[in-house]
Amino acid sequence: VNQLKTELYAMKNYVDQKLQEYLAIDEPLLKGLGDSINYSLFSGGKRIRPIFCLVVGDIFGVPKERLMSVACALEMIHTASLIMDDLPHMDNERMRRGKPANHLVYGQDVASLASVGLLTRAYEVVLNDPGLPDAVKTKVTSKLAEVVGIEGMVGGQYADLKYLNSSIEYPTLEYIHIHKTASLFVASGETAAIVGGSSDSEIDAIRLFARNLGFAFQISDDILDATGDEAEMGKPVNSDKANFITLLGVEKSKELVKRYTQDAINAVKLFDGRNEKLLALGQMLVGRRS
Ligand code: GRG
Repeated sequence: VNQLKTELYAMKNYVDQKLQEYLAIDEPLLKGLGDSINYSLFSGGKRIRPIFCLVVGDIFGVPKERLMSVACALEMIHTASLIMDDLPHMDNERMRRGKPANHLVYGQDVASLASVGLLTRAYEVVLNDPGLPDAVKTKVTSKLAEVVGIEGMVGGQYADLKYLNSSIEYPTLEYIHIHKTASLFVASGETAAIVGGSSDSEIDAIRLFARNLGFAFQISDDILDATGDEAEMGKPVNSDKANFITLLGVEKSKELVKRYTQDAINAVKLFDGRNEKLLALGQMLVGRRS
């Protein structure tokens, strides 16, 4: 476990370093925009999606260097979505990772531009990566667009804004979280598999793993929200929004986390012998405390 932690930590550092390179903004007139972007990009994100991408790449023998643009693009999309999600006309959150939300520091105008700017740079870094063949870039960017767009995170967020209230039913809640959260996990695994040139059945297995794990991750996020420690979480706990806990209670939600984690594990049996890191990462994600 310690060796795995060291390895994941090294991946995180590598991602941080590359993100800095990809987001170096030299134009003096854009200093405020750059500051806003960097504020959210380097404020303690766990880098789960890029790390997951690199770990899946490992299964297919893809060297980390080759996946860097894709891994960083995933984190840029994630950060863009957090900035937007926190805005007053969306989730109206004041705190993120123990610090004031981006718009409270830089203003809603700048925060919105930071979000769209990051989202755009995500596609840019993949498309400009000299290490990836054009056919791979097309598949990767098309996958990213699919999971971010109308039938992905945008749709999930829409359903969240419009239907996440106390009379929500389980299938709607499931739709929201599959699209808002699990879809970027799916993209993180699938893009790595695409770069690794894997077969359709291998991609299907990774998709199933990521979807189930992403879903379990969201439920455990809700459990932490309801029961977690405010200092560890970096935001107030016990929000009054409907979620898995308000709908099913803590015990049933915990059971669901177990069930979806098990489904995730079962999905990647075909990689037996080279999936240890993937399984360990999965356990870490659903067992986390912040
Ligand atoms: C892509 C710009 C853009 C918009 C899409 C706003 C929006 C539409 C979607 C919101 C999606 C969202 C905020 C999902 C929540 C996902 C989630 C569980 C976040 C917490 O993830 P962690 O724990 O966060 O990985 P850290 O802080 O570690 O980065």
